[in-house]
Amino acid sequence: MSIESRREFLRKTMIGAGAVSLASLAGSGCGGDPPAEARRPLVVSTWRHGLAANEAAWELLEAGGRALDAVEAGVRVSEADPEVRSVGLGGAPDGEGHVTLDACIMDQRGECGAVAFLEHILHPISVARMVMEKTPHVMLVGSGALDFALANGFEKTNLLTAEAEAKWRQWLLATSGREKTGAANHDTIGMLAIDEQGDLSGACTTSGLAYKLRGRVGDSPIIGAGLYVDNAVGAACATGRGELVMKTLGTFLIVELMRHGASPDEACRRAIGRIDERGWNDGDAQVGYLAIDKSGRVGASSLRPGFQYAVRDGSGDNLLDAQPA
Ligand code: SD4
Repeated sequence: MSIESRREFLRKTMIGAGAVSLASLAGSGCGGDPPAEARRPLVVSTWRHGLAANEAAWELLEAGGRALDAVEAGVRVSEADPEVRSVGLGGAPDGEGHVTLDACIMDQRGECGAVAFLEHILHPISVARMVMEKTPHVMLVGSGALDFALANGFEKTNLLTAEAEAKWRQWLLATSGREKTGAANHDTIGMLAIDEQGDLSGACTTSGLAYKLRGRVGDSPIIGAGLYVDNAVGAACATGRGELVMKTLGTFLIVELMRHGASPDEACRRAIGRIDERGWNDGDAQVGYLAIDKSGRVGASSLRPGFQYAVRDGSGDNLLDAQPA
């Protein structure tokens, strides 16, 4: 390295270090000062139902298990819960009454798998993991994803519960099926974990916006939109109006901001701010971001009040309110 380029390298490193400490000072609550020692294991997830999902993940993490196994096991709890209205079983259908699922998973090596527009399968997250582990691809969609799942031992399940069907029929009556923009249901689960070894993984799974146009896919299965993990830096997941997350590549942006020194809190706020800056905040839509960094700091932010997230570590579990940006 020449003296000139060494100087430039040192200058950039020092700017980076300065940014870390400033950002840390600016952080608040869980997103505040970096812990003296890395906080791990740790699992966080979106919304109140994240508490039960975190518990399943925690069992594995506490026993020394891998973050990848923990996030898969965790979000499977929400996928199987008919009370969770925009994930898996009991998820709201599209405008034509079909439950269509999107999911993705990403591990500490940056490997990832995803499924989109998948029907009839209770655990899309496990199909996504199989795409990652058994194919050279990242994403399978629609009937191809279903064929792949069935060929690999998954069984067809009716995911449209009587309650979800009744609500859909009410919506049909009220709107004559004309409102195809999707109702404001926000239950998507995004989960991020750090295991005892300090490795990060994440998962995200959803039935997407209620009564969406048939064939619509949101941010949740898109790597860099609904979920992103970089083992050297941190991880982020998203919930809410997927189109706004996709147009700003929200979780990739958050991880890149953390790479350049922002705390998780600050990075989430700035990614929400990006939606505002582009003029896409219509005052109605919600987007929530949740992030962790390598040392176990947690941050979150949302377009509007009401976004909650669940945190589980060795000291217990917590349900926290994200601060709107
Ligand atoms: C989507 N982001 O399909 C999902 C919806 C969601 O909580 O998050 N609901 O756009």
